[in-house]
Amino acid sequence: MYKDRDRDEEEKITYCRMCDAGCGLKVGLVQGQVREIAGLKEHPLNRGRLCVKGRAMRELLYSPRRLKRPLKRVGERWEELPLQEAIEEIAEKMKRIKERTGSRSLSVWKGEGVGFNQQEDYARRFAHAIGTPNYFSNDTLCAVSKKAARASLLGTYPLPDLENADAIILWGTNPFISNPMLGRKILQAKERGATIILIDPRETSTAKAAHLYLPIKPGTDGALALGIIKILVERDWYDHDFVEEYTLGFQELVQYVRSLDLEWISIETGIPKSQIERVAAILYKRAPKTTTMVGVGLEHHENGFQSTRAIASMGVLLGAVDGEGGDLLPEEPGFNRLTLYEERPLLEREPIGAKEYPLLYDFHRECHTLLAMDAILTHKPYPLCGMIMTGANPLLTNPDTKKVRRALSKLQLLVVRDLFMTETAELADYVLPAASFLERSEILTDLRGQRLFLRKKIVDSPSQDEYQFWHHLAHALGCKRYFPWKDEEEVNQWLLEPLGLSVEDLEEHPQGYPYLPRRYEKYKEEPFKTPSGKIEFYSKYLEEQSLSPLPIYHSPAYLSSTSNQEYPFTLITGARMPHFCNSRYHNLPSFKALALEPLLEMNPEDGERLKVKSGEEVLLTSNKGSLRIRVQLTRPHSIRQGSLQLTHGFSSWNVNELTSDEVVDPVMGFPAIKSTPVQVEKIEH
Ligand SMILES: Nc1nc2c(c(=O)[nH]1)N[C@H]1C(S)=C(S)[C@@H](COP(=O)(O)OP(=O)(O)OC[C@H]3O[C@@H](n4cnc5c(=O)[nH]c(N)nc54)[C@H](O)[C@@H]3O)O[C@H]1N2
Ligand SMILES: Nc1nc2c(c(=O)[nH]1)N[C@H]1C(S)=C(S)[C@@H](COP(=O)(O)OP(=O)(O)OC[C@H]3O[C@@H](n4cnc5c(=O)[nH]c(N)nc54)[C@H](O)[C@@H]3O)O[C@H]1N2
Ligand code: SF4
Ligand SMILES: [Mo]
Repeated sequence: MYKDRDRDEEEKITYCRMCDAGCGLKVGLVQGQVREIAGLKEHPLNRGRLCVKGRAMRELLYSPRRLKRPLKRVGERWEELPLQEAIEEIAEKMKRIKERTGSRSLSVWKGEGVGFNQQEDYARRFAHAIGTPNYFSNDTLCAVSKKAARASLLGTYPLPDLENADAIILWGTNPFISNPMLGRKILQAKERGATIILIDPRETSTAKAAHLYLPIKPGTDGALALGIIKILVERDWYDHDFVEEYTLGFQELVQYVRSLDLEWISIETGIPKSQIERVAAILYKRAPKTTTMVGVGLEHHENGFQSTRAIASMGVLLGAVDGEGGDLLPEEPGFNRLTLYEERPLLEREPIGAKEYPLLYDFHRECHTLLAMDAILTHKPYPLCGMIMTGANPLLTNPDTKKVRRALSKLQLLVVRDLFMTETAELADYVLPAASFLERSEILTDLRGQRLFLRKKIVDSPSQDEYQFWHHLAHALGCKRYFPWKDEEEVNQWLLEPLGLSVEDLEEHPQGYPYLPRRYEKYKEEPFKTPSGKIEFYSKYLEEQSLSPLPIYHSPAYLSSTSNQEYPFTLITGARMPHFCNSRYHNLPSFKALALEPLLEMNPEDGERLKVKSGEEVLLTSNKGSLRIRVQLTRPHSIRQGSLQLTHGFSSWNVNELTSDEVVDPVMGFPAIKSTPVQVEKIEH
């Protein structure tokens, strides 16, 4: 750290969290105020760069719209009140709910806005400390389905080795927007000769980097993956030794793919047979240095779990597991654990969703946000009456906004912690101001679990950070013993204890403390972390939960003709835009000045049939509601005919008014929000 005492200037190093990528940052401060922000050159991910969101973080930090004081709803008005009073009142109301309907009627909800790891674990710890198993989060819409699918096969979920792969498939992901620093790594891979394949119903900006682009029908990826597997097996293009030594259920998988017809797969997916064969041939030629990056484009469908399992099975056949250039299995550094699942599992108190989605609970200890809505509204399986929410805005981000509004409004107690007054906070009984990522400190790891970072507190905040808040409320509720640490610094130190490291060690390594060396092919020394210790093409665990043990493909409901009559179009929702992160940053002045509107992406031939031009308004209707929206006709092949796309997170054009929680993946309960059946009508002026 550099410091000029005379001018009171300082330079500090930390990590961005305008999105979850965690780019390295150099922050210049004058008299304790952030003046300059630059990317950290030494950081392995961003190498000195910042994206448009990262460059706007001063606007977030110093926004005049930030919440400053706790607010309490009094009738139709908000009243300010001192923090201590707010916490005492909240604690009192929680105690009353507990007396009436039991502690499991209370719950905690952590959103994407506040982050993961430590921030998530505080919330989980608090829930169990006060005696409720009901921890909810954005993870019932994000990443956990794809992680669990791959972990059900391999024991842990793999990450793509972009630096060393000779072929990279980008499947249902658009990293050029959603993680631009990884987008650069993909371009670099291309420059060194790797073949890039993109599979997406939309020709996204990532397509520029792709050698081969497959415009798949939404929700049919499982069929495509099984088609590739069929070719690999039937042409004998798979790694016999690897399959024999390390896998279970290969014969069952072969028997299943033999029963599928490539012509049918081609019709189902909309991808010509020759293209499917071409992908298989590229993979065979490049194996085992082939890897796949999967995104939310797969998860937001009713068959997302099994599609991802089929895709991961394809990688296993190629022998691309945990070797250089393949699908790498991450490690765990072995921190002290903040969560209380071992000390206080609370299973007898029936975590909401654990019965319906056992894998979701077993794998991630995640209760289901969609079922939370039902529990609030119907009191089944028991009443859910109180909720403390932090860093989430489900009124814009969960499906079926009307239902979310009805449910959250029915709670006896809703407390929302946020930086700003949000659509969800408007429904709360108490709104508490939160500290931003620059005003708190936490320990981070890279995705592979090998490098450790210290995200430092850069400026002081008048608002509580997450730890202070949970600590304060736990003390007010008499659960002091679960939050013994004075502040985050003490927590950080405690987390690191088993590793024999101190926060200072991390501070000295801004590019990440190299805690674990990169190890390839760990399976040669230790079993896979599946129940059998082998890779499970056929999962007995899934079978025991009455789920399909093989990656069986089910055609998505929207493809069947009955629903097509009324709602003939398929709406993909939530493609990422560069300036925002879900519902975040729409209120930052420089982004507001751009007056960005979400536009309904439409194929020009559909536009011609409907007689709409770019810029004209249409009425978009689903079985949940209607939305007026401006159309953007794409280039001829940039979106499939019959498919539309509208991004999420805008309050004036909230696409989740149209999405539904009725069609869900049977394994993980993820809703099919990327294949919402809709009707489009031109609005005549
Ligand atoms: N700028 C920005 N960055 C973000 C975010 C943001 O809002 N803005 N959000 C962050 C979050 S929370 C997440 S989870 C990540 C998500 O990051 P990604 O997973 O990369 O998400 P998207 O960029 O929306 O890309 C998903 C792609 O899947 C495609 N798709 C839709 N349906 C299907 C399908 O059936 N099959 C296939 N093959 N593709 C399909 C969509 O057209 C879209 O291009 O991004 C993170 N980064
Ligand atoms: N239709 C449709 N809906 C989707 C998606 C989609 O693709 N399509 N994507 C889904 C996905 S993948 C995700 S992850 C969810 C995300 O949805 P949410 O979990 O709701 O997260 P965000 O909208 O990113 O941010 C929520 C809030 O966090 C606040 N916040 C920011 N920083 C902090 C902080 O440091 N502390 C606190 N306490 N609050 C903070 C922000 O002001 C914001 O109001 O949306 C999902 N919704
Ligand atoms: S990609 Fe952008 S927003 Fe995300 S961490 Fe990096 S600079 Fe920040
Ligand atoms: Mo997400």
